[in-house]
Amino acid sequence: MLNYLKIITAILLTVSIHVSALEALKSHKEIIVDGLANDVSWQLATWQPIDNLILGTKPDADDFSGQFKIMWDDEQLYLLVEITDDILFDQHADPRYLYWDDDCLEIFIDEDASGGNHQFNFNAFAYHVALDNQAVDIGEKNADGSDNFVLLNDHVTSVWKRSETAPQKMIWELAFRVYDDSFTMQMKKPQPVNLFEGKKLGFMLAYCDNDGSKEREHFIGSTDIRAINGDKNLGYITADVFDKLILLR
Ligand SMILES: [Ca+2]
Ligand SMILES: [Ca+2]
Ligand SMILES: [Ca+2]
Ligand SMILES: [Ca+2]
Repeated sequence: MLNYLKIITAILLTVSIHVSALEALKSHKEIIVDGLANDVSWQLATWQPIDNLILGTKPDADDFSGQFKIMWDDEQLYLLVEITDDILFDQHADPRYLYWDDDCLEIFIDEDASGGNHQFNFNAFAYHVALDNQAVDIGEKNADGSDNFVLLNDHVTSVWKRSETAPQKMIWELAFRVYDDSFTMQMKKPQPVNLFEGKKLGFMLAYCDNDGSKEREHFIGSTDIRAINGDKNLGYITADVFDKLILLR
């Protein structure tokens, strides 16, 4: 009996180690999305690292390094992302074309923390926010079966600025309206959900870094994704690999 208990305890410990949870405090003062980190609320939030290699080679700190803070209010999630990237690169002007091979910030949101496949549906969202602040995800497939890359700029407010002093950092500030899995591109007036204390979401953040190559050089995220057949680039397919985000007072 004691051995069974030991085994069960060991399993529970293993599970709790792999299911990490992020916490976000509520912002009780307005956060102005302007690429400036001087809002009073940001002082209350803790920096979270962006240091898990998902794809490509591991970058040096001046090639890419980053960290982020997250907060919320009744209407939006707020992100403050501090990025060091030696070369900002946006080779494709069309935000829907090969956007993952341009520098971009990728924000994964699963409104009800359901997990599961979201590649061609909106069970969860994988917003790719480009340097021109446009947000793209894969929508429902086109009638002919081809991929349908859709702009979701209504969901996101995004502003970034570079600091004027060395080492030069980008301060990227964003606000997200959160949509549930009933969202479709055909909806006339989709309504974001209200956020509240105790709500759990699926969440992950990553940066695609390219400094002039044909394809992205590094893809680095906030979450230690467990590889399947050696592949960690799973976030755009399944929300199972996201972290849990808990909204606190
Ligand atoms: Ca601000
Ligand atoms: Ca770089
Ligand atoms: Ca979901
Ligand atoms: Ca870059």
